[in-house]
Amino acid sequence: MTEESGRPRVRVEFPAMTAGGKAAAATGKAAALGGEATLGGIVARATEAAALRPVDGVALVTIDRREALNAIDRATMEQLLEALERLDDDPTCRCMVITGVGDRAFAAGADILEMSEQTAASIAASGGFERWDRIARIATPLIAAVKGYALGGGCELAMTCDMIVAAADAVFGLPEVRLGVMPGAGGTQRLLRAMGKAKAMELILTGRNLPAVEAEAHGLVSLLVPRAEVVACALALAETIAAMPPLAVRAAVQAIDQAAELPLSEGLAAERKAFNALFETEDQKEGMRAFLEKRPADWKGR
Ligand code: CO8
Repeated sequence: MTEESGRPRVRVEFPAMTAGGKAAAATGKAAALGGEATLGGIVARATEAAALRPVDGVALVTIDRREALNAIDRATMEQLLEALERLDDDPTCRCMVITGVGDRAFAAGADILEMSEQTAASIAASGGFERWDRIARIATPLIAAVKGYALGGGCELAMTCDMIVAAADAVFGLPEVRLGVMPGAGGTQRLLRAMGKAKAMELILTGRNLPAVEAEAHGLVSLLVPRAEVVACALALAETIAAMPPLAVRAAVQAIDQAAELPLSEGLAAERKAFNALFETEDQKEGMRAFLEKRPADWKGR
């Protein structure tokens, strides 16, 4: 495998849509930059400025290890985490899209070359699991835009996101047993919760590839779209979410995530607590007043 030098493995961009808005975005022209801009203090360079407008509040984070099908090595994971946490702390960033460079892979797993010499002790001491847990704690909504392979750790990363937008010809899978191990970044837990025990057992014990159409039919994927439109559709979805009141969105994400962890009675109690807390926000007053006054709401995030 050709090992890249010190080149960044993760890119953060402040994307733009075509001037026609969502409809134009859905034609696949949106994944370009709209001019030099900063988001979370990260400078995005323009590659195409004409007829584009920024997507308010949306960051596009791209894993860029094309030569290894975007396999996630330690440096990639560190850079990804750094970018996501930085954007998560930025109140102007209200939704993020994660994708992989090119059409062949979202990410073909954790880096097998790097893992091949690990021992139980070295992998436990590597901090790798903590990095995965920190990604799961990102409060800003995360959308995975999946083209090509999302295997092993790549599939686990997509499942750690709040939603998956996938190409109709994308391929998911947890093939770790074929390497003599098993999913280790949440795959056994999240696949079961997404698709149920029967499918999780079959997929993990055989390691077979799961076509996106089947993944969508079993509830893993939110939107299935043509490959050329994946990033544009994910950005359009992100734009819709970013235009919502952020405190309500974050509270809803947290409550939905808790549903997977808590007994129903505790989940309902947590939901009620979060619902009540939103009545202390300016956005609740504004949202309901705007409805009654038949005008768009002006969200403050307070
Ligand atoms: N790691 C490292 N390199 C990879 C990986 C990977 N996961 N996947 C692909 N590559 C490299 C290949 O080695 C190859 O490099 P080179 O050109 O230098 O030989 C290049 O990418 C292109 O790959 P292929 O030639 O194999 O491309 P194909 O189109 O023939 O095949 C596949 C594509 C089917 C995706 C194939 O590459 C493949 O099977 N990849 C491995 C998939 C896999 O098994 N993933 C699971 C890995 S284990 C894991 O993810 C555990 C996560 C738990 C982490 C917990 C940490 C704390």
